[in-house]
Amino acid sequence: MKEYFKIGKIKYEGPKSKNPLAFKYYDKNEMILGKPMKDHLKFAMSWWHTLCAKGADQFGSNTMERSFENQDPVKEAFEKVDAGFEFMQKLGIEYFCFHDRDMAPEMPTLEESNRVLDEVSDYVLSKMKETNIKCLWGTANCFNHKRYMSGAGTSPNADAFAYAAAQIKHAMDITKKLGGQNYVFWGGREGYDTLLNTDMKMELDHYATLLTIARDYNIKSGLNAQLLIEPKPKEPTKHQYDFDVQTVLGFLRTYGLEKDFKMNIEANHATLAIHTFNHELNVARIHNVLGSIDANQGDMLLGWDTDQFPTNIYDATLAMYEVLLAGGLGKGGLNFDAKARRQSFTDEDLFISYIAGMDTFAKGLRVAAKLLEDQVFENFKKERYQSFTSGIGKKIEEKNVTLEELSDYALKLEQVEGISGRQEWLEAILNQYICESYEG
Ligand code: XLS
Ligand code: NI
Ligand code: NI
Repeated sequence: MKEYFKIGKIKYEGPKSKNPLAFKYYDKNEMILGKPMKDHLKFAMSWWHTLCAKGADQFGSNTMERSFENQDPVKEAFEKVDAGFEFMQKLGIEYFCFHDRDMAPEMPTLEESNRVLDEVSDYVLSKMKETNIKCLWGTANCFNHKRYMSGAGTSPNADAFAYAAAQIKHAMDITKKLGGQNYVFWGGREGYDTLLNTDMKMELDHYATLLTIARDYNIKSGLNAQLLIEPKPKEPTKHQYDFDVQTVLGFLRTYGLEKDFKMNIEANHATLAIHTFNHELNVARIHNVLGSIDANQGDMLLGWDTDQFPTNIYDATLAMYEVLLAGGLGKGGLNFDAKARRQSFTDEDLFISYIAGMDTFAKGLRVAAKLLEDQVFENFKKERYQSFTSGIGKKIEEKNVTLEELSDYALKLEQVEGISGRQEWLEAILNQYICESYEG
């Protein structure tokens, strides 16, 4: 069997290691809060960024040459399967995520596209059996082709809507074949660039129709995956309908779909919406819709979806803190929806990118677990909201008050005491936990 990457299996060497091709914090079987690290994190390889992205950006062409390239796109699709599985095995990654069109190329007709995807995914299935690697989620790419220039479910052209439905049906069938536990809907071009040409009400109704029939097919077909919507506020359209978690929740409730969908939360999409990553995770957690994560990070100075590999320990810690509070990711996982930088064009860079991302989240998990174990923030929060545990606060908490009663109560107050938020102190403690210097 051809070896695509001249790099060996990546091992855990600990935080003092200087080997760029070793894990410093990710020790997959180490137990954290009673569970091996790998089960907390459930890392997944993104087919598209890892096997298809070759460094092109809006201003320049490819910079990366891969040994699995082939003049014939169908042959290349098969080579990518071999390369992808070799890559995951070498990194000890147990899951992958795919779009229909990155697993197999778009062919001149839909029928041919379906057939080629059937063949390539059969081969993927055989590799899964051989390696025990699993499918975290599948999705359909209903945004790349020019037929989707005005969206898929929200296109003004009914034929584009139908074509997207066909693609989603088939991608769901493939996800079922591969035993995928989740199926993702990222809005793609579901949004608008100008209201001068847009009937927003009609577009939202149509989008809900597409999601409703997909939900029905999820049951009918026996896929029974956890369905996930991936919020994103902008890009490629100026205004994407799935702006953020809260907006999607409102949309789902409007159309009676709130019980059928959870969220796939992407770090870089959170920051595009001017939210922190942990804000989005928190909103999802408190509404019980935290499904899965697209782990990456943006560049705050560029302000577009740069999909960088996550290296920010601070953000990863706060993200894993939310995941732990949620009781874990369940069927979801941590998919690296991230690509190596254009100038990081070597195979070694690709490995190092994943190692850095996995180590960042592993370190984040370690710190978050310790913070939770010591109940640092939880105790502080309890204390901060203490006024709601007795007296008038308890009555408010129990929704057992009227405006008149509160007015009578307030009239008797001499003054309302402030409660220090102690933000700087909490942030300083967080720093100490990250540096492992806190002794509680
Ligand atoms: C694009 C999205 C995409 C989804 C899957 O911004 O992040 O990669 O995760 O279609
Ligand atoms: Ni994503
Ligand atoms: Ni993205």
